[in-house]
Amino acid sequence: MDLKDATRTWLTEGFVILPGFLPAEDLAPAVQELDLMFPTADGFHDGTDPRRERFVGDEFAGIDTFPFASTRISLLAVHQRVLELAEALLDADVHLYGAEAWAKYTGACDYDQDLHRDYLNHTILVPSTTPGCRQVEMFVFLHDVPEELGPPHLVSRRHTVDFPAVPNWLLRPGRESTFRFDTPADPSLYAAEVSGAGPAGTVIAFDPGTFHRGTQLTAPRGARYSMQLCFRPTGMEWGHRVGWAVKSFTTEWTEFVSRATPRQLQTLGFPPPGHPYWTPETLAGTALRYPDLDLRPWQ
Ligand SMILES: O=C(O)CCC(=O)C(=O)O
Repeated sequence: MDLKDATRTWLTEGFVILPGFLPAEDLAPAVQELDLMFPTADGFHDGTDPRRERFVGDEFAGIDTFPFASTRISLLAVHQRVLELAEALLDADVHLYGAEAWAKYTGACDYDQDLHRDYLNHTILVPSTTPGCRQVEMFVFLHDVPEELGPPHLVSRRHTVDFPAVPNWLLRPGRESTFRFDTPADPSLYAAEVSGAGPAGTVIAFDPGTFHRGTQLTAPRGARYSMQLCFRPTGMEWGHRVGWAVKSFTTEWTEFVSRATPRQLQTLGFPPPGHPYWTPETLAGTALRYPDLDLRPWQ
């Protein structure tokens, strides 16, 4: 599927599944560094990795936030193909407003979720379909994710286009809640789910207004490693999740900056070459802050 077809699908369905979108030769070196972040499947299930306890009992405890302990995985979050896709879908220059890597292990906890939209912690407003005001999230599979490894399931916006902003969680049959964002779902919505199962490098791009959910890992001794990336048009200030400066004193950030391209850094907020920010004074300061960054593009 080319980027035009992908955009058409994303606009009509609210998501597009791109199997094997990231080339295997770019994925492999990054995946080799996964052990810097997470236990292997054997390390978790044999109990030999001392980091395993973190993942037990809370599905969200398996999330690491950008910049990652593996710089190669940080660089994958702004891979050229990912940026081209984000720009095509949003038809804009883009800002990376969130990036997470997530490890899940069979039996560690309950990964089965109710259908929901993500907008409640991706914008301070509500999702919009106005050009220039959309956001896009991406699930990126770092290895093959068949059905038994709990791929996300998504529902076409054709089924949900008239749904109000609140409630937001559509509870599975039998589940009850008095929380104002929850409501029982029409079971036909669960029947309409599309599975995102796919090979390594698959990218699932979806709108924060698209209903979707995480599913259970059932493969014996299974592990699932994925990333979740979030983009908005540059300047769309009401869509956000984190501020990168909070972790910009870390070794991981400094290492990432030294190895990233100007375009990748621009996606995280560096002003482009030629911007008034770049003066002899700021260039000299930036050289001190990032001694291994080649500053020639900004000079
Ligand atoms: O990781 C997944 O497969 C989906 C998780 C999800 O939808 C969520 O936590 O909001």
